[in-house]
Amino acid sequence: MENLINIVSHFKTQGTIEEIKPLGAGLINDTYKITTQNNDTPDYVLQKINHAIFQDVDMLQHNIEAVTAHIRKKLEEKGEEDIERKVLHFIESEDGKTYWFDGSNYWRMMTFIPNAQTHETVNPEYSYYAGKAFGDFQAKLADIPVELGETIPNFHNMEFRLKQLREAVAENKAGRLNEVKYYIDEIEKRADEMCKAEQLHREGKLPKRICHCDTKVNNMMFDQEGKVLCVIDLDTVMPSYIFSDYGDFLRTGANTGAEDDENLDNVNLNMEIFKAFTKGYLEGATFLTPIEIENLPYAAALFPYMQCVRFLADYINGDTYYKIKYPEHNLVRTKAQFKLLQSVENHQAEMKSFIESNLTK
Ligand code: GN1
Ligand code: MG
Repeated sequence: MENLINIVSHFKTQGTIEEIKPLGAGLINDTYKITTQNNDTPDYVLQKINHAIFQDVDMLQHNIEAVTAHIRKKLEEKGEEDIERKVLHFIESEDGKTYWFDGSNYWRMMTFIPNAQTHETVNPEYSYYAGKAFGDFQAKLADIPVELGETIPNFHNMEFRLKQLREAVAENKAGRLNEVKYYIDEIEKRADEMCKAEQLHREGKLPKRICHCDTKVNNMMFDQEGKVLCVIDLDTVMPSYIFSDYGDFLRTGANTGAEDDENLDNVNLNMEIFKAFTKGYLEGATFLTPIEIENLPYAAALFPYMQCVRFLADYINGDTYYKIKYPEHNLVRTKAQFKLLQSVENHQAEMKSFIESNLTK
């Protein structure tokens, strides 16, 4: 606590700190809410950046500054009201950057958006708004004038994620291989088909665009009426296939269970959420090519698959990447993502026909 107060003192904030407490459910960074004493000074969010994962913090913050500046400009041009609640605002540190290095850790601060909330689950109406918001986010960033770096190289590259899993299997560092054989086999069966995006890209048929790359349902802020205010958690905004944002939202938002549900009967694809989100996304992302649209059902399968591969690799490696709450956590997550993948696979035809009928309307 003392330490956190000290960190805050290196940023150009207003007001006096009243309270600091942990915020959110992210698996990577540590996040705190800083409440200030008076109502006329803003509250803040303080984050310790996980720089084992985001190794180039300067590039990371440069990306985020470019993205927020560009979105702010677009909102201003449109004459939007209440812009402070619609785009993140980072606070300058005493050395004029949007982060502070304390000698061992990197920190950043942003203004806390008042009267807004995040949700771990959403109804179809909210999903429709979420679809529009993520489509619109990609559309707004289509003409960003700066080149963004890959804050995590090969982040959503399926071939690379499979390579990491295979390396983990070969090393078997934590001696857990025997108990996960079934999942390795199931993953390998689907490997070629799941690397379709990389294949299409190599053939020049699939572009990379600026994507959010972490469109978990809890990475957007909603107002009291359920309308989306803004998209948060911008660390992974980088060039990727649009499948990233479409697929990762459905992975979390359209799962009838939790990402780490121990009861696999809870885990299924919710088609009502799928339909509402897809409708919103197709309205927001006005730039999509036929190949991108045609492969949206593939994207819906790709993300539970990729997450299954990533959780499993971390489990085999002895839990070095994701925060865990108990020793089997990454295995439980793997199983839940695999169950979701199977459910998505069973709905492929239905998804395809919904998308087709939506386009001809
Ligand atoms: C991580 O930061 P958070 O918890 O929103 C991860 C995502 C995964 C997600 C799984 C940088 O996101 O890629 O999909 O966990 N972020 C990073 O819940 O690896
Ligand atoms: Mg998050």
